[in-house]
Amino acid sequence: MKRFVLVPTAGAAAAMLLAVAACSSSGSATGSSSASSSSGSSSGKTYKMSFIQGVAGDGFYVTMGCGIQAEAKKLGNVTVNIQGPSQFDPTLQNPIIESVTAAKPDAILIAADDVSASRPPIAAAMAAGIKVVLVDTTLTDPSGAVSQISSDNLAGGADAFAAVKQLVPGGGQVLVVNTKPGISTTDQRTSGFAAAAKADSKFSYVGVQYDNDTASLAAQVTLAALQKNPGIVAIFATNLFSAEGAATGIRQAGKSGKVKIVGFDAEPDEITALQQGTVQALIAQSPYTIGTDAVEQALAALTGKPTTPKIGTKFTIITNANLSSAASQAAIYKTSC
Ligand code: T6T
Repeated sequence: MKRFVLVPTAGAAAAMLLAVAACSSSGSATGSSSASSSSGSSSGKTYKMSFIQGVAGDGFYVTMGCGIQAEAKKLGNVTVNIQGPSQFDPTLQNPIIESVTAAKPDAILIAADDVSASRPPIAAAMAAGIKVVLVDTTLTDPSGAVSQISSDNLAGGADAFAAVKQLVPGGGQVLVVNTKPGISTTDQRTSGFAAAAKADSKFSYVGVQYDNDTASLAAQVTLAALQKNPGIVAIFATNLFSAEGAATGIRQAGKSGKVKIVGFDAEPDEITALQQGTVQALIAQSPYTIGTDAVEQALAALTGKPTTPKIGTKFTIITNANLSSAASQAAIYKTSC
């Protein structure tokens, strides 16, 4: 069973703000869990997996952890341990990768914090015989990984620009509020958005401001950018904290609803911002499905079954107009499983 990308591409701009199919479930906090029962394995062998989040306490990874735990429970022969760094930072995540590797799980499912700096400890885990599945983020050199499972982030950035075009058909200046360089996902979203914006003569791309994956800094850089460039008509916020912070920055600038925000992810606070009119569209990912697929891929590798090198998961575009639909509701990230 494999799902491939179901992404509303920029070419489908006219249909941009319509919801596509959703897939979501409940979420969980960082911690560890064991799961058993259900279908089980005929050999009786059990497998230990560790999920290392990009950052702890992020609804996207919480929801992914729920998918991982649910799949492990369904399989019955997999136990899962979940942990993550307190910030999206390879200097904090790498020691976790090393200590998890020392504990010798059968598989590691990991959202690497940096395209380059995360490679050495991940390569060491692979060299120790641990199966590695890259979830969400990837590496410049992903060789040796069983599978890479993520949204199509480049297309997601282009889709965000298509949404901006619908919101501001007359054009104007557009800004990106991004996390920090070196995170594959958010860098790709920025590239997809920037390329699409630069190709449209009605729009002027004023560049990217970084927020270190914190809502507080996102608010500050947004406010400063709006003061410096009063012609900004829309902002693309590349992830959850960026969107939350950009919404605050726009409120502080007194431009709520006037400057549009298209954000990535669908954490409850982002939904509130959507309802309040500070954010106009959210590109929700499918973290739960990334989690279930990751366990499947790891188990396939451990049991000598075929694996899928790359799996793309779908987006759901959420707006106020479709928020009450079943697809949108199912796509909202959860804070606990
Ligand atoms: O957008 C997700 C994830 O895809 C990205 O790699 C980092 O930020 C999030 O976790 C949301 O905060």
